[in-house]
Amino acid sequence: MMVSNVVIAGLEAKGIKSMAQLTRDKMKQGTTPMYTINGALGSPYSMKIRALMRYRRIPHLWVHGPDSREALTKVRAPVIPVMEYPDGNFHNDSTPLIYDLEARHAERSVVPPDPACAFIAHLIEDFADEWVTKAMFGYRWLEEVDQIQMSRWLAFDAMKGGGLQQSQGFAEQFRARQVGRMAIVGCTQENFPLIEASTHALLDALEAHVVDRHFLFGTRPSLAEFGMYGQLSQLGVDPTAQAMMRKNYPYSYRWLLHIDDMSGIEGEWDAADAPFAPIITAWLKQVGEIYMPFLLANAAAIEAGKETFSITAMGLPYTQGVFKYQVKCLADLRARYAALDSAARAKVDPLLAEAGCLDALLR
Ligand SMILES: N[C@@H](CCC(=O)N[C@@H](CS)C(=O)NCC(=O)O)C(=O)O
Repeated sequence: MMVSNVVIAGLEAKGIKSMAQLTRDKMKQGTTPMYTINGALGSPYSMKIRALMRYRRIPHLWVHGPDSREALTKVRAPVIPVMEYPDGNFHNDSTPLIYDLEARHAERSVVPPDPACAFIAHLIEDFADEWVTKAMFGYRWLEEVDQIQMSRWLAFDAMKGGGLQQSQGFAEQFRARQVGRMAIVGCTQENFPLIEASTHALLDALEAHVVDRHFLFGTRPSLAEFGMYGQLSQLGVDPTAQAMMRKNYPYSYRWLLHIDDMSGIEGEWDAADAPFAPIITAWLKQVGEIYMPFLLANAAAIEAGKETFSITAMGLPYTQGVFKYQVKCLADLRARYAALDSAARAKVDPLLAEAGCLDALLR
């Protein structure tokens, strides 16, 4: 049944639940306990969690855009995706969410059973969430062609009708807001050469890898693939980045569509003595060269009471305002490393040392 926005707004104004809400409530009354992902197609972290839920075969609803606005009021940091659990509680922040789901559902885990692989998978996921996201944001909002297309599509996604004129007004507002945040997240013209060089290095390694095998630690995905997929899923849509991927990384581009829905994958983890795939070395080299110096400089600047920090990586400059959240990321990485036993350390240390990641983890 078609129900116009005006009708829904009218019902909501009278305190009557919207059709979307009623439909959701009805589905939740079914026999299967249901999660609700409140997210958006243009949100890398939402795509990450949706792909994870599909792979894990955890029953869920996908609630997109304005229908999810209410969920944002139920969490401390108002960022999507927001997951409503079957018990009616709301949680967000994709990394803790992934681990919480691990604790609740044993089947089809995304954490490799080998602690050494589990650590590397976490490190790559964290790198994707915190660094590769700058590629996502930069490709989307730096150039006019991307700003225009993506603000219009994101407005279209959010409104799902309501007329082109209104949608374009919303698009313009959203574009101005996002472009105004470029400097805060380090996506400036001055920083973009490093972000771009790093993206190309990541994709070079992915392109070489995916033609041999789809996953990093076996024939099933880990949290690392989901983290990387989330960010790259957006590069596969936005005009400039999509053209770049199609032209130079056609198989990585195609890979994204596979990762989006792996509900039918039945794979195995690699044996504990299997060597790491070359892509792991290549990606960790990026972590050692860029992400670790980035985390250390951010933490040192915060400790010194400074507002910005700078690094040079791959011979290119990078400057950004400090971020408290990333101090937590560094502490978490160190805690996870410290918790490894001697066998796991013997396996990861040579790799981490060669990639330039080890020192930062030991401090
Ligand atoms: N660390 C969070 C990050 C989530 C995040 O930054 N979400 C973005 C959209 S992809 C957001 O909601 N931003 C808020 C805004 O744009 O106001 C996670 O892993 O879920």
